[in-house]
Amino acid sequence: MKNYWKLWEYKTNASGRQRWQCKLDGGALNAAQLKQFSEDFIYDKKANPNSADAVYRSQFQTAQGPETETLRGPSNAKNPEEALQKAVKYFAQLQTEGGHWGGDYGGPMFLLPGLIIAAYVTETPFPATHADMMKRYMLNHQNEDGGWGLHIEGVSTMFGTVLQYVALRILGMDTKQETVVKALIWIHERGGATNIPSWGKFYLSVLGVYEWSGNNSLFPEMWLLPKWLPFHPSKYWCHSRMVYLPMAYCFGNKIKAKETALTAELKSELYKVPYASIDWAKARNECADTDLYYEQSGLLKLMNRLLNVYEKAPVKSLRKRAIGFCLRYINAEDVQTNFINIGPVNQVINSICIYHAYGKDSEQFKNHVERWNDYLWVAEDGMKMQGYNGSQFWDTAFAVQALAGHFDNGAVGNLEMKTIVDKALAFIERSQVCEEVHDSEEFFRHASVGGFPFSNAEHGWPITDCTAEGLKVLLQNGTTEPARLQQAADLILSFQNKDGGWASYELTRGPKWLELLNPSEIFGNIMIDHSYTECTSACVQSLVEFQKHFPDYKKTEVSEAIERGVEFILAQQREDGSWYGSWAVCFTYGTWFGVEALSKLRLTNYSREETRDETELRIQKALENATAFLLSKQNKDGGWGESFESCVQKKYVASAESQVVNTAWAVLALMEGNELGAALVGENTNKGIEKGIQFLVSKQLPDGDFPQQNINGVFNHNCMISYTNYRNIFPIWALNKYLSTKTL
Ligand code: LAN
Repeated sequence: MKNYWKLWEYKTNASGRQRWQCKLDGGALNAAQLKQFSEDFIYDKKANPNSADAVYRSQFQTAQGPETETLRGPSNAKNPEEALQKAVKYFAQLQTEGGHWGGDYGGPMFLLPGLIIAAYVTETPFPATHADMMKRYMLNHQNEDGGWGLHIEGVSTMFGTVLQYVALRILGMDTKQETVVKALIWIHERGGATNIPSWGKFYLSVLGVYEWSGNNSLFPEMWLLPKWLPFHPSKYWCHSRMVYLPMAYCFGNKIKAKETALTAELKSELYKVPYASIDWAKARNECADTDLYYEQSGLLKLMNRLLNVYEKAPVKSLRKRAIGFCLRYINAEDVQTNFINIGPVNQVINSICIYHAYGKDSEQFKNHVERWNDYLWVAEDGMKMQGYNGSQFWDTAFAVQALAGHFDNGAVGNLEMKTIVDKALAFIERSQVCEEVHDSEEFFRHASVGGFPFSNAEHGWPITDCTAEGLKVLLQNGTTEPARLQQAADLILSFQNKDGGWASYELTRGPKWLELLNPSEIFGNIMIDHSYTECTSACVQSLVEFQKHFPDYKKTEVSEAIERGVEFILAQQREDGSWYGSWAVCFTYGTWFGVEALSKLRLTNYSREETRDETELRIQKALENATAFLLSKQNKDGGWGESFESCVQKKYVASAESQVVNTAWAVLALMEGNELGAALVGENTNKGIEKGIQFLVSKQLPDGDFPQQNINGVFNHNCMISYTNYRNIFPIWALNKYLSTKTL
C-alpha cells in the first residue's frame, strides 16, 4: 500500500451510498507532499489496464489490525478446501458495516470527461485533490499511440481521445506537455475532431467548441408525437430514453458554455482547418473508422435529412412545448431517483439542463452536484467515474449465493460467518423497492414495487434480473415476509415479454426495426430493451424457486411463465451449444446462465404432462451440447479465458491467458449440467471440472485473493465495464459448489 492512499477515505452508510472523501480537503500539504500524493497514484497500464481496487481493499484489510496477518497466511492453499477457507476469509473482510460489498465499477473512458465538461459548463470546479486524481487517471490510461479507447482495454478511438484531451486541458494541462502533444497528433492524423461520433459532437457543442449545426437534429418535438406511434421515444430502452431526453433539451436551447480563453484555444487546436471554415453540415455525419461500430442505416439517414430541414425553421410554439416537457420529465427523474438518475450519462447531462433552467444556486442544481460524488471511485490508478452509482446490490446478491450453506458456522476475524451473511441479507432486504415512484404513468415508468435495483434503493430503478437474484436469495434464506416475496414474483411476471424472455428494465416496448434508428455509431442494441438470456435465466430460476416455496400462488401463471422462459432460452442456444452473454465476457457467462436455468428446472414443476418427455429430452440435449462446448474451450492449464472481443465480434475469442472468472463460470456450468442426470456425468466432464478447480486453486494468492485479470463486464456489445468483486465471488462460488457436491 502506498502512503498517500490513506488520504482517501471510503464513506458509506446503511443504504449503500458510496463516496470518497479526501482527508486533505480543508487541510494543506506542502508542495513536496502534494507531488508525492499525486505520484502515489501513478499506474502502469502496460502490464494490465485493470487496477485491482487496492485502495478500497487496503482500507478494509488494515481496519482489522493484527488479525489480518493470520488470515493472510504465508503461502498458497494446498487443496480446494483450504483455498475456499482462505478465499472466504479474505472476501468477508471487504464487507461494509451496512452489509454490502463495495467495488470499483469503472471501465468506460467517456464518462469522466463528460463530468469534467459539465463541471466546466456549470462553473462548478472540483476541489484540487479531486482534479489531480482525475488527471492522474486519464494520464494512466493513455495508450502508447497517444490516444484513449472507449474503455480501459480498448484501442484508441476519436471519442476517447478527443474527450480526454479536452478534459485534460480543462484540468489545466497546456499544449506543450508531451502527453497533450501526442494526443493532438493522434487526433489530427485521423482527420481532427469533426470525426468524433455523435455523442462526442454533443459534449463538444455544450462546451462551445463545436457548432450545434454540426449535429443531426436531436428533435425535442419527438416527445410530442402521438404515444401510439411505434417509434415514440417512450418505447426506447430506458437508458437511451433518459440520455436522449436531456440531450434534446440542450439541443433545443442550444446550450453552450461561456466563451473563455480556453474554449477559444480548443477551437483552434481540435480541427485540421480553421474553425470558421468547417463545413458543419458535412461534419454531422463524419465518424472516424476507429470508432464506427454501428453504421447509420438508410432509414436513419433519411430521417436525419428531413429533421435537419425542419431544424432550419422549427415551429416556435412546438419547440417551446417540447422543451417544457423535457424539463418536467428531467425533474421527475431527479425526484424519482433522489438525483442519482438512472445512469452516469443522464446524471451529468441533467445537471447541465438543471443549471440552465434554474441556475447555480438552485436547490436542484446543488442536489445534482452532491450526487456527482456517488459516481466517483478512487483506485490505485486515480479517480474514475463509474458506470453506475455502484454495483452494491448485484455483488452482494451474488456474494450471498456464493457463500451459501457451506459456511454457516465458520468464523472470520471477530465475526461469525453467520453474522456476515445476515448483514448481507439485511442489506438485500433494505434494497427492495417499497413504493411506486411519483408520476410513474406520465413518465412511462413500469411498476417498481417489489423490485430490486442494481446499486441501492435510493437509486430505485428496478431491474428484471436484479429482482430475480434478490428473490432467489431471500427465498433461500427464508426469513422475509411472504408478501414481499410475492410482490417480487408479481413484478417478475409483469416483466415477461411476448417472446417468453425478459429484457433488462422494462418490457420490450418497441419493434426490433427501431434499432435502425440507433444514431450512436459506437454502441449496438441501444434503442429498445431486448429479451436477454441472462435476464431470462435469472427470472426463470427465481420463479422455479418461488414455486417450490409457494406452490399455490398464481400456479398456472407462474408455471406458464417458466415454460415460456425456458423455450426462449432453448431458442437462444447456438449451434455449437453456447449462449452469447450480453452483460459480461461472454460465452462462458451466457452459457452459465443458459445451463443454470435449464438444470434448475425440476421437471415436476414444468411442462404439461403430454409434452414432458419431449421437453425433458430437449433440455437434456441442450445441456449436453453446452457441456461439449465448454469442454472444447478448456485450455491446457485447466482454465478458460475469453477476451472482450467475444462480445464485440459475437464469436468466441480466447484471451492470451486463462482467466479465473471465466474458469469459475465454466466450472459452475459444468457442475450444474452434471447434476441433472447420469447421462451427462461423463468421464471427460468430471476431468474438466477437476482441472478447472485445480486451476483456480493454483491461481489463488497467498492472502486468499485472486489476481485481477481482464475486464469482465460489457454493455451494448462494444463498451466494457469492470466488476472487481467477480474475481472473488465466482471462484468462491465454484469452490463452494464443488466441495458441497463432493461431500453429498
Ligand atoms: C448495467 C449494469 C447492470 C446490468 C445487469 C443487471 C448485470 C444485466 O444483467 C442487465 C443490464 C444491466 C442493468 C446494465 C445495463 C446497461 C448499464 C446500465 C450497465 C452496464 C451499467 C452501465 C450501463 C449504462 C447503459 C451506461 C451508460 C451508457 C449508455 C449507452 C447510456
